[in-house]
Amino acid sequence: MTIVTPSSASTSPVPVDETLAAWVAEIAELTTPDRIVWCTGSTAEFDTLTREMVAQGTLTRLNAEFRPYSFLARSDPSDVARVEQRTFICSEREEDAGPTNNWAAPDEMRATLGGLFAGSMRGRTLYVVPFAMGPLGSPFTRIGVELTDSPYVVASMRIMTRMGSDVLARITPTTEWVRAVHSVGAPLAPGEQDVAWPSNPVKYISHFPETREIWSFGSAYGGNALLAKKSMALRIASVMARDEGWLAEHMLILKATNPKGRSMHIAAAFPSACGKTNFAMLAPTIPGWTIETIGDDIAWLRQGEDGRLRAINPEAGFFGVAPGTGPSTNRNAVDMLWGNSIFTNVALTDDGDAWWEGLTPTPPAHLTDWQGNDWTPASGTPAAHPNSRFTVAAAQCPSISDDWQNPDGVVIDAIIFGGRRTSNVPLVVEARDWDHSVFIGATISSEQTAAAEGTVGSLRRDPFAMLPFCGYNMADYWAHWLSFGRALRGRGRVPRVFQVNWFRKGEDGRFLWPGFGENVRVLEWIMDRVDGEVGAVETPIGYLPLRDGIDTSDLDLADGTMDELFALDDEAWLREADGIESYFAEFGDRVPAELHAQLEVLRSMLRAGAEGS
Ligand code: SAT
Ligand code: MN
Repeated sequence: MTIVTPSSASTSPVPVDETLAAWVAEIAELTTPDRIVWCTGSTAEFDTLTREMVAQGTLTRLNAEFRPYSFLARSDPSDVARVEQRTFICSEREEDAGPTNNWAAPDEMRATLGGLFAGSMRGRTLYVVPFAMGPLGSPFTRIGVELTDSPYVVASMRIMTRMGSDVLARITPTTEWVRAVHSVGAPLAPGEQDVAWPSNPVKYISHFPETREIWSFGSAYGGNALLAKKSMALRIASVMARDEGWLAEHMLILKATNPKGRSMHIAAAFPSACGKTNFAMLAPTIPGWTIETIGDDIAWLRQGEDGRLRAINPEAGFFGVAPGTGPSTNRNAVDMLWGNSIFTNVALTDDGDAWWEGLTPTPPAHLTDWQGNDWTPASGTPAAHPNSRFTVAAAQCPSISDDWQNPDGVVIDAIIFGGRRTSNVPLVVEARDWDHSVFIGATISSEQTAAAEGTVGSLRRDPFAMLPFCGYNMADYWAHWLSFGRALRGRGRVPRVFQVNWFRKGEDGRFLWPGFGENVRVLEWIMDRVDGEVGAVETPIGYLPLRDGIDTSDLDLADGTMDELFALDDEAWLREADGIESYFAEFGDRVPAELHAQLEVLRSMLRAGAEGS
């Protein structure tokens, strides 16, 4: 076994903490790689890795004339999304994982994983990837180390996190750090030819919340393999946050400035592939507005010294959905992808550039599709996989905020919850108070997308957009949100909370609201509500805008569209309430009393309304 240590791989030798070195040795003994490389995070290292992957066939270098320093990866067709059925929370007690997670007993899972990881890196390199979530030196920031046999994972982690020697240098005997082990599960016999995208039909994405460990086997897809992201920054971090009194959330963060020069920071939770990246980079259609981006997927929030709610984006890059990203839906994203980007499962043009549905109004006459096959517009299949992705540094985003790496975070003035709902849920509604906010977050449902395996379009509850990402019992998570609000109320200001739905459809099946840049009109109402500048109508589900409360000037909307967008069907909502009651029943007596009380308020207000009408 060859060991490439930091001192031989880097010009600034970094001493390695003994506990870390011992752990790496232990994992190497189990997985038996041919080589160990301690990653420095340097550009030279990234170049070497990508050159090796091009030679191996894992990456295709895109034409530098159109897209310099950029690559296309084609995954195995069976390894294209998160595998929620194979994702486990291995807490000591089953009830601590709760009914929304797959649970496995830690000892049994360790035995299973021990068998799978034994010799799993044979013929490969074990990369040691020290990473920080959050800006180095920030009180929010947490450290982890991922051991992986995938160079694709290393290259992606270099874009998505702060990674390498600077982080390694911060690991001392007193540092707390998360242990993450990843293998594609495809050992190579001596002389065996590797495939372009090694993976294994057997997959385990396992989390041990009590010991803050992650073990991922069999997949190289982002959400299953870049363990800093969903596994560490959400599943493990949500448990740390519960224990330490903060929040780890599936939220974008943006800064909005209105024509009067008033700025606010807003955090917003939407399920995967529901437009978080587009919202975070929104190009406003109303003159005088500016939207700046802090983050597009994950937010860590805590009460600052000043008592206010503050948030950081723990990531350093964007792992966004490519299809649907185009000049009219997300100009900033198109521009940030000028180069230095890794694309996964998009299509390839004949002159060597990346393409996906929505990038241009009409597709090129010929492409190579995400599986490497010839494609023409007559093929009848998508050229890019619906969950194809781009990976790019946040710093390349034209709308990135100057504050995106502020070690103290930014003050959050409002929180938005959203989902993808064809009916019932209005364009925007404001929660009455914190308990009602938690009730709204806890009961959100959304139609499923291609970001995870499952039936696209089927309605499922996705509380706080955290269904796949909460590392403990969801009912305890609701209780944590309730107590977090009490702490905020005690010392600072509690942010106002809103629910939005960009996806409501009319009877003809078409979206009622134009979305994208026009969503600034909803932000305008939200900011005016926070500042107490506009009134609202109280309804059973919260405060709705007054008639004409949303500025629709210059919008080409059919007559009655705004009424449809805000239509409240009491009978349908009474059925929603019944659905919520059965949903709560799945959590037994762990559901906080405040949420049962909110359900009763909803019901009695609906009944009063139904009788009155
Ligand atoms: O694949 S990821 O989990 O990283 C992205 C997402 O589904 O939100
Ligand atoms: Mn996400």
